[in-house]
Amino acid sequence: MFCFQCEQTAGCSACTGAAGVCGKTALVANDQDELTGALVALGQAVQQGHATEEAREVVVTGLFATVTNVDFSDAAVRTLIDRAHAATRAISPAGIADYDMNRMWTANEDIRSLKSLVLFGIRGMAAYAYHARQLGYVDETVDAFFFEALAALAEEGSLDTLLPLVLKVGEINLSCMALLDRANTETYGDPVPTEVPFEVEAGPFIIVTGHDLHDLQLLLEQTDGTGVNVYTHGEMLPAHAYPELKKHPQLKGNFGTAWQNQRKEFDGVPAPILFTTNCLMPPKESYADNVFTCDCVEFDGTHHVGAEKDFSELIAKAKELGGYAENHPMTGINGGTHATTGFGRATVLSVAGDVVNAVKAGDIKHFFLVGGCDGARPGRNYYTEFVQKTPADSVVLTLACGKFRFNDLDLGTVAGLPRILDMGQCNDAYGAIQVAVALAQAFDCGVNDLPLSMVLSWYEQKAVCILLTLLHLGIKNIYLGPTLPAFISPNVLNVLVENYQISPTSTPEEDLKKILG
Ligand code: FSO
Ligand code: SF4
Repeated sequence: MFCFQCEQTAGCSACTGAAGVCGKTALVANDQDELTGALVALGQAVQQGHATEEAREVVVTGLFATVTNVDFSDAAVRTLIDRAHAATRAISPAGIADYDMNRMWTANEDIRSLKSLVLFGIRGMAAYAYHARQLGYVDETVDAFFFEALAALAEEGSLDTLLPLVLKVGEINLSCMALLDRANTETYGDPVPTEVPFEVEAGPFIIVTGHDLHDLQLLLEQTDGTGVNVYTHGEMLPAHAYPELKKHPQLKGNFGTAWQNQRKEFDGVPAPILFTTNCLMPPKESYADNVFTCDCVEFDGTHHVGAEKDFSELIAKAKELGGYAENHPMTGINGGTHATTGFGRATVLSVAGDVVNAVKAGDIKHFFLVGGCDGARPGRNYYTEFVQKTPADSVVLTLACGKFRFNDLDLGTVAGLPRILDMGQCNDAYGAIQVAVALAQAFDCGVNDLPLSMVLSWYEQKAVCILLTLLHLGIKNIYLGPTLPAFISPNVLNVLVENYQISPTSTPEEDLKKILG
């Protein structure tokens, strides 16, 4: 196997042994390469013909399935390979040979680096397209680009052809995040600030994790009146802020922290856990029977809920396990008993006038966007310390699961606003971009001229497509950590540093000094 798509890749270079650091076996890693090669062929077929509905569904699902921590099942990936082949034959009856991914992995390191940015970027973007699709929202330009980008991977490519394609991933991902934003807010309403307790009430409950709000909606509808409570975990936390989801009284609070702590946090819990998207770690035997997956997430030996989304077995499991006998107090990483979420773009923009006045009056001096993924590397406490050390006259916007490092801290308020504003999931980077653009308009300047700094943490491929969107928008001086991606070659890094002044994170003190100095 060869895989270097995520931040925890072995030795910061590549996973090549019998299994990756994430637990993906060589068998499944090779299946995923075969699947990608089949999707490249499908992309080529579409370039010569036209995309069928099945081709679009397969490309989105197949790319999503190869994101880190999603699909660990040989059988499930093989089914997707068969579907990709059938979709190709339906467009091009003579068939098109699968692309051999080893050609890409062994190419010149700069070509490999740029093609990796394209491939990993569209994998991340496919996750967002998938969630939007679940709610009935599709964008033909986004779908067409999956095929275009995949087909381009089979071309030899040069810096001149691949660099613009890398930025185009960022451009199309902006449309894709806009689509998902529209899907979420038109379906569930605009998020409203909501305090989410960490205590688990006595009685049966279900933990639901991942990013798919539609799955949560179905689960809430099916648990209505059953006496089974529902707790979010990880990236599902922001769901508490959506009016159409929070109206269900059994949606009680949030359980635990970010994805990398699950093997500790789920051990011995008297409740089943539903995984709707990525960030599944191979479960310990002690709780494997409590794990339910759906959509693209699969792990052999755990329960998989089929496309009809009948959660009755999951609900029965919750009743059987029974939950805690008494209320079970829990805390965040820093000992806090709750977090506040729901500062989506609509809420933040509704107070934009006050914010602009506070900046003009000198009450708010700086904005930080501290967002992105969490992960296991010890260096990630950088983000906790960074937020703790931001000055009292600054605002910290945050999103995605990296916020569990600091979302239970009480940093007080500035100009009547909480100093930490949780804008939502990683895809709500779209909302953060809208806020930045609105501020730039209010101050009649460019986004790069605002007193706004972005300090990002990455782990997997959704962070890659978001980073590319920020680059496409011309945003400079991004701080990126905890380490730089292994798939960025020295020459490609030079391009990023020269054109966008990207810096690797150093220490919170030093970076704050550079930013504020
Ligand atoms: Fe986190 Fe996982 Fe949302 Fe990622 S849950 S690490 S960038 O999948 O997608 O933030
Ligand atoms: Fe290794 Fe990450 Fe690939 Fe898993 S996804 S095999 S940890 S590089």
